[in-house]
Amino acid sequence: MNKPQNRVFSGVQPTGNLHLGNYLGAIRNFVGLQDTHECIYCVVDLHAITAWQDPKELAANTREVAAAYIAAGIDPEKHIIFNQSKVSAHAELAWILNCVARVGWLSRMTQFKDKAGKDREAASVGLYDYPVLMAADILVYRATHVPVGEDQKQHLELSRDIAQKFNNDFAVNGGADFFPLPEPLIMGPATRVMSLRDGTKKMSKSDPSNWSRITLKDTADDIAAKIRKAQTDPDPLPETVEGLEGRAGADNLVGIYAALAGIAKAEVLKEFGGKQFGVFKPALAELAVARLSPITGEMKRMMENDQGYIDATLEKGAERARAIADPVYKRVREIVGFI
Ligand code: AQP
Repeated sequence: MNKPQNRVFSGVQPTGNLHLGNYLGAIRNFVGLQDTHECIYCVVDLHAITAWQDPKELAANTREVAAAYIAAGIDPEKHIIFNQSKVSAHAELAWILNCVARVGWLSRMTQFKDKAGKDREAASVGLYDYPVLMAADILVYRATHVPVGEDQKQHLELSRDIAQKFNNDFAVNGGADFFPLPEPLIMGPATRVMSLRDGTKKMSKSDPSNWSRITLKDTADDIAAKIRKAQTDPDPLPETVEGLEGRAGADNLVGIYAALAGIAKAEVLKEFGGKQFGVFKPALAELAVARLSPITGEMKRMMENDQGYIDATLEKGAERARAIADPVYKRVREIVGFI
């Protein structure tokens, strides 16, 4: 079985409130990899249900992430867009990898600790096992590269550990080197976009405050209002990147500007260093609207008028995904000794 050299896999959960962090930390980077890699982009609905989802909303949110992929510029003819639950090999491989991964490894995952919070006993088993399913998502395509935001780095390291242990455990039956160790691609100046309300907290879908995030459904007015209200401090912007230290809110906005403009933070400060937020925030709002509104407009159009196209794209993508995943899973069955 040939080993792919340049295969990208990544996904986004259809849990609603798709935001600027998901766009800058993940989706925009997905778009940029299309010329150099074979890309597989998934709407990870199996991951979404690790916390209860309203079934009707789950369906709508699944279409919405697919629409975001397409509107952002992923070409579903050249690459693959599909939703995870349509390809059963993800869940089947996850079971085998559950038997490879160690409880001690999963117990160290900080995302589970954060999401389960104080009432860990009440968290779903799926939430605990999430990183093993994520390893299966990647390995079932023998993907070599995984573009993610910084928050997923630990899960990626776990995927590598699981791949390595599988290869070692089953070296006796042709498994040595079977899975490539996937490389994380954590790219650009916005690998961790922070909440607009609290520059020390990650921008996230589940933050109860809608003011904490810019979503891909926001209008130009929403975006401008949220940036205007974003947490900052009374000082003008510094002249250098070092001057952003200890100023989380300012650092976050400068990082967002840099990512949207496609320049380094230092260049943003060359233009805005010494200026007040009263000057910087309207410039940031204008840039954000210019970059996001073509995408949000196209998403809206697809969601209102073209759901048939979204569904057909996911179906066709799943067929193509199965054509890659099923033979890999078949080989895994042989390596493990299933008849
Ligand atoms: N704030 C962020 N900055 C940069 N990248 C981010 N990502 C998420 N938040 C940020 C990246 O987006 C991709 C998809 O994320 P996900 O949908 O799988 O789930 P998540 O990381 O759990 O997203 P949220 O918004 O943070 O949801 P909740 O509130 O449920 O925790 C990933 O590549 C992720 O790194």
